[in-house]
Amino acid sequence: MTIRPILIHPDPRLRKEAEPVGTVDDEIRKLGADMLETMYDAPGIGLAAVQVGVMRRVFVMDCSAKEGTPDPLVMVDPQILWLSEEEAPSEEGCLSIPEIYADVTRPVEVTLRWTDLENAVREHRFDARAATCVQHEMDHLAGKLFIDYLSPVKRTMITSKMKKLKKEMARA
Ligand code: K1U
Ligand code: ZN
Repeated sequence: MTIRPILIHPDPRLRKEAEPVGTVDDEIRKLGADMLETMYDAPGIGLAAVQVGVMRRVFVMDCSAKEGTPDPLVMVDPQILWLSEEEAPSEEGCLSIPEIYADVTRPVEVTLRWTDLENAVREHRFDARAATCVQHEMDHLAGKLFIDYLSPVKRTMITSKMKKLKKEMARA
């Protein structure tokens, strides 16, 4: 397994829509394994393929509540089937926008359908932090970032900060 570099905002690849996968093959299985390794290393609770520069509809997540009991999931061609009417704010971060956290209001439950690594179609209803993470990752696959839910002033400030960070990282 390989830890892949994570794209940092602003990057045009983070603003593009990902392409469907169709049938899962060994290349997608390797991508899923690398993405989980990259997510755990970061560390994070989710990661979309577009964040490692692969424009395919794949994301990984592990929102296991108990420490020491990992629950890794690789979602291929995910589709939201249902969103709860009830919404609530919760704090989000993004591995492509390091060290920035903000409250985003979203539906509190979501039902997702996806293809797993054995090409089986699966469905599950997620709640709490997992529901937030699923919606955050689905946004990545559509080229959307959590800062798009903030005011234009906040978004501009965060983008300037990230441009500065990227310059510093390039110098190091
Ligand atoms: O997609 C990403 O950028 C990953 C992101 C997912 C996410 C976090 C919070 C709410 C919604 C979606 C992250 O994992 S940011 C890092 C993070 O939340 C975290 C890191 C270490 C321990 C626990 C959480
Ligand atoms: Zn993110």
